[in-house]
Amino acid sequence: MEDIIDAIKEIAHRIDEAIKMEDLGYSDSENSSGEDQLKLDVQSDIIIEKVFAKIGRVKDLVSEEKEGVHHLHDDGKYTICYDPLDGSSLVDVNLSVGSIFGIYEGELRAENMVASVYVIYGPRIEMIVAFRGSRPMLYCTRRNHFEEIGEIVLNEKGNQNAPGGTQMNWTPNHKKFVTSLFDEGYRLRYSGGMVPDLHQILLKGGGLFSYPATSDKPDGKLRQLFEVIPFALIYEEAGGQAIDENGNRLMELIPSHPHDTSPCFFGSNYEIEAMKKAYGLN
Ligand code: P6P
Repeated sequence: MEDIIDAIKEIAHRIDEAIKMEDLGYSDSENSSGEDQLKLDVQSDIIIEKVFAKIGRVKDLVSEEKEGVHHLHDDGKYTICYDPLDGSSLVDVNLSVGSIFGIYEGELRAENMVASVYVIYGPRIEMIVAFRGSRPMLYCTRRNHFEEIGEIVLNEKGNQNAPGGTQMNWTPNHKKFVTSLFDEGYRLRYSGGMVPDLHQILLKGGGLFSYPATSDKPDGKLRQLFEVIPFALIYEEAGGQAIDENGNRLMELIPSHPHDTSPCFFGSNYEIEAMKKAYGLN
């Protein structure tokens, strides 16, 4: 897997350079979810395809930015599902964004994801790598090189609350639950970028990120293969939990279509247990 992780480090440097140097305008195309594509979205996707084309063990690529499977190597072993530049619309207000990679072996379902990686493009480039059965590892760039910093472990209870979605579209029960956390003294930490919002909870000791089923997005907004399952592995291996609105582990998801979404709750144990109680799940 080192060849794939090294490739992601190369991708990270090249996308970071594109963010800093290239045009921030919109392209004249849409992605598979019907969202307008920034030129950066398209460029990031091209960078990722070109770099992984050099890695023989990568069989196929599936991108959030387009339909279908991009075949690379007949004797490849892994399929990499990725969101090339998640939260890209935040670049023009100079907020952090990220790239998310799920590395699958076999059918594209959570149980077949062997590793997940995300890169965050902020004041520095940072990266988290997670393999099944071991703690996620944090890497930071210093003088343009990635240095291993250490394992990430979530506290049993945190104080960060990242409530996603449009509040007027939440269910009354979800609004009551989110408010109850604020009434306990939780701090609102939400930028609208999944990668920095989940990264902050991981590094600041814990809390809850939620993107529930809403009246405008009854199946949630975040994509299972490219966003939800990769972060579910990271949160579970960091000692937390990652579930849907029915209390099912997101690491048990079986997407029926590559662009399927899911309501999702990622967090420390205390907050997830509080969510289960608020949702009548335990
Ligand atoms: P909302 C960015 O567009 C994104 O896909 C995720 O990065 C982020 O968590 C979510 O959407 C934010 O959605 O509806 O809260 O603005």
